[in-house]
Amino acid sequence: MFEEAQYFAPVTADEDGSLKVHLGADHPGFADPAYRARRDALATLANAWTPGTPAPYADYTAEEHDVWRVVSEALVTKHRAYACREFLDGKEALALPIDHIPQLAEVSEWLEPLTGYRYQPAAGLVPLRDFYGSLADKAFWSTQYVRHHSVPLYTPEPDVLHEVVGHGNTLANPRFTALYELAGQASRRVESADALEFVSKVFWFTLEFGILWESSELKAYGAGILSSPGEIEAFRGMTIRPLDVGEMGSMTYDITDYQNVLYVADSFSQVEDVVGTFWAECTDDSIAALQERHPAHT
Ligand code: TIH
Ligand code: FE2
Repeated sequence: MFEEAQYFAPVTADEDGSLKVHLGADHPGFADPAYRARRDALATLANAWTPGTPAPYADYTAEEHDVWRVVSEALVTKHRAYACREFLDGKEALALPIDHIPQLAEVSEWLEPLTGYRYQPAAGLVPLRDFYGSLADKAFWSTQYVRHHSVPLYTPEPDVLHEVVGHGNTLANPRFTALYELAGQASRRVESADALEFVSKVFWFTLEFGILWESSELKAYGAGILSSPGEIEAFRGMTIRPLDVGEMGSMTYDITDYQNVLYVADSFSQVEDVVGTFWAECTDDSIAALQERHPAHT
């Protein structure tokens, strides 16, 4: 969602309170008036949400349900082949529908007994502090709109498929949510914008785009890989570097394409040890010290 600050279409409010989403000219939905109307309507819906209440009901169209089905069906075998065990366990426990888009309120109800996480609807960009901070309260800010039907296999723009299929299946597993909570606590502990960005980049290269070894096979545990039927086929061919918090936090990345540099852990336990411990202990000072040893990386 909103960790992906760079790719959020700007949202503005009209005098009547309805929201307008400003898609760029290169967005696949730019020249599709029906799609643009849906984006505006779903942003307006999210904007009217009151904190502490369930996410509002989105009346998805048949075409939107279709996009969900196409992506979910494509991911059935791809997850079996390339998702790590902890994700597959979460997926089995959450048992998301394949043929229609579930409501964020329903997904929250299903997550409640598993890990206690719940979804909060976002109309557009949520500031980094809010997005990450909420993770410490077991709340996940989420978009509600659906990617354009012309690009089901990959979108640079986080949509409900990414939030619910990518993140939701991880939010169903307590080993994952322990990590999300630690990231949230770290984001509240650090004070400088620079340190917060460092925390968010470690999140990017792990909970969004992390990969790991499992029985001598490369598997994905990052939600960004696991929500894209295109990228999940490509990650094994990327430049793969050993897990290194200092390097991940100093790296730059391009959100508009498949990630070409990925960091691999030896196991899920190593993610917990190395990344979990980093988030559990990091401060502005410890991050500044890491940055000194890792000048901005590409
Ligand atoms: N690329 C992902 C997808 O197609 O599902 C969505 C995103 C993940 C992270 C940033 S955008
Ligand atoms: Fe995400």
